[in-house]
Amino acid sequence: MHIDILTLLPEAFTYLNYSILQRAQAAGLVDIRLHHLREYATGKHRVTDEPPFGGGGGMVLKPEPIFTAVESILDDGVSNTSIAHPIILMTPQGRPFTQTIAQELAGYERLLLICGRYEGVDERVRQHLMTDEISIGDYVLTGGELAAMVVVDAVVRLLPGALGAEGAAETDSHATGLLEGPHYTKPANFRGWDVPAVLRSGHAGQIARWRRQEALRRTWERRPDMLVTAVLSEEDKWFLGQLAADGNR
Ligand code: 6GU
Repeated sequence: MHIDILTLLPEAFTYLNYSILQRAQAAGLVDIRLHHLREYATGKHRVTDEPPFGGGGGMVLKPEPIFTAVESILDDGVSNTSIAHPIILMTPQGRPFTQTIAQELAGYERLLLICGRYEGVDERVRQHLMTDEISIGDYVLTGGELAAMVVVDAVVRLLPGALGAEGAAETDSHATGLLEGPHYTKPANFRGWDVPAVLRSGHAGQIARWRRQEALRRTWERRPDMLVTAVLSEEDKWFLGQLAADGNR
């Protein structure tokens, strides 16, 4: 996969050089390239933003540098120009990012993320250049950089081979439509607190059943909204019925 990021703050992206994201790049699973928007601005001062027409304060990113940058980046010979690659504006007005959107984006061969700053971007950029707009939640950040890193992290870890333990992404919280239940590791007794006996029983069937039930319990306690869309077996529904009957939320 190839990911281009257009930003006024490429220095902020050092996070991508660590851990799983670093390994995925070293292994050739993903090629992430940062592009400085200022380099596509013209004139002595390479101006990228201006006050809005009509007044109102704040600054707005100008259309010309963004159009020039996107056209130049997509024409770099790295990929087929006749394919419509997603061109995604990071903005609090975008569609709310979810695990489902991460899975959707992980299916593309190339993504281009544009990080907004200031009050936003000239509307003609949204209307005539972007194919998508994504927000990472209902709060306002200073710029789209942190949001772009969130999206890149969530997408890259889904690429086949990105995670060490095979299948780990499939059992993640959210991937299954449920939150994950509790995890334990050594020691079996820590300060008098025991690991649940079933996890040490060696009985694979009972362990799988316990994990499923704890995932259901945690989702029921913390995110009951997710149970509306989760895929549930008859046994799952029976277990949730028991929880509701016990009334211990
Ligand atoms: Cl993508 N950008 C900004 N500036 N703020 C945000 C956001 C994005 N998502 C949530 N808040």
